[in-house]
Amino acid sequence: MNQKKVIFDHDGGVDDLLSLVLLLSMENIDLLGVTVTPADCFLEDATEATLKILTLFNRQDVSVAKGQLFGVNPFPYDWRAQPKIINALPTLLAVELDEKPLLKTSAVEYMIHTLEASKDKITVLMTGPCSNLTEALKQRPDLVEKVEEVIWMGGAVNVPGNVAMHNHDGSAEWNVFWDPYAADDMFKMGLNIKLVSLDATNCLPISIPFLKQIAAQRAYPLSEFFGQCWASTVPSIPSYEFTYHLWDIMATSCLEVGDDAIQFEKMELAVGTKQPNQGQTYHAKGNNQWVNVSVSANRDVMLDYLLKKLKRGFPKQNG
Ligand code: AGV
Ligand code: CA
Repeated sequence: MNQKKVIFDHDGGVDDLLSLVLLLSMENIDLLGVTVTPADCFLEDATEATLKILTLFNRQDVSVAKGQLFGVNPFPYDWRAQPKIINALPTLLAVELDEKPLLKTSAVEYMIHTLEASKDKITVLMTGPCSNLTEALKQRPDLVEKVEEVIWMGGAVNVPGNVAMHNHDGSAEWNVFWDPYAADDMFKMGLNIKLVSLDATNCLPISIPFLKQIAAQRAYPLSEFFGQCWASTVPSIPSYEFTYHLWDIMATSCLEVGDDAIQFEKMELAVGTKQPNQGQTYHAKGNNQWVNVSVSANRDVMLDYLLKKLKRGFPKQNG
C-alpha cells in the first residue's frame, strides 16, 4: 500500500494523546516522527505519554523530539496539568518507559532534518500551536516544497473563539492564541493548509450520551481507553469556553475521512497579532493567503467512523 508519510506535532492534551493512538491505528499512514510542543501540557508528561503509546503499538521506530519554543500566551496551569491523569491510568502505568525513540535534537531540528532527507513529500499534522513547523520553515524556506499538506487543528473563522482571558475579545482559538506570530508567519508561506477550526469541531462536543456510546463497546481495549481518557475531561464542562470537543481527533481523522464527514471551504485569512483579537483567524479578502477551512462536520458520519475505529485492541506487545 502506498502510505502517506506524516510528522505529527502535538501539545500533549488529552485529545492530542488520543490522536496519537488514532494515528497509529491507521493503515494508510507511515508515521515518521512525533514532536511535542510544551503548550497545553507539561513537556515531561506529554513526552512520557507519547513514548508509552508508541510502546503500546510496538512503534519504537518512530522518532520523538521535544519542542523548545514557548508562545507569548501560556495555557492555564490547570489545563496543562490535566494530561497527568493519562499517565496515571492503568493502561499507561503498566507500560515500561522506553526512551529509545527520544532524540537529543529539538523538534525544529528534527523537522528540518526529516524534510530535507525525505525524497517524498511529507504531511504535517499539528494539534497544538504551529511554532515548531513555522520556525523550521523560517530557517529553511526551501523546505516548504517538501510539505505535502499541513493539517492543523486551530482557528475560529465564522464562530466565536474559545479564549476567555483578560484584555481579549474572545475571538481567538487557543492553538492560534498561544503563538499568534507563528500562525501569522505560517499563513504567509504559501503552504497547502487544512485548518480544522472550531467552525466544524463545535459540531462534536464530548457529552455523556457520546461517552455512553463508547462505553457500550468497552470490551474493545481502544474504546475502554478512549472512554476513560475522555471521562477525565468532563470536569471542564461548565460553559462553552471549557467544554471539550473532538478537536484534535477531527484534525487527525482528516487523514482518513472524506467530505461526507468534514466539509472544507477555501478562504483568504489573516491572523490578529495584537490585543484585543490576538490570535483571531479572520476573513481578509484579496490578501492571497488561501486556507482550506473546515466549515462544518456531519456528526453522525464522524461518530460512526470513530466508533468503528475504536472496535479494536492494542497490538500484542513485543518482548
Ligand atoms: O482549542 C482546542 C485545543 C485542542 O488542540 N486545545 C485543546 C485541544 O487539544 C486547547 C483547549 C481549549 N479549551 C480547552 C483546551 C479546555 N477546556 N481544556 C484543555 N484544553
Ligand atoms: Ca491540542
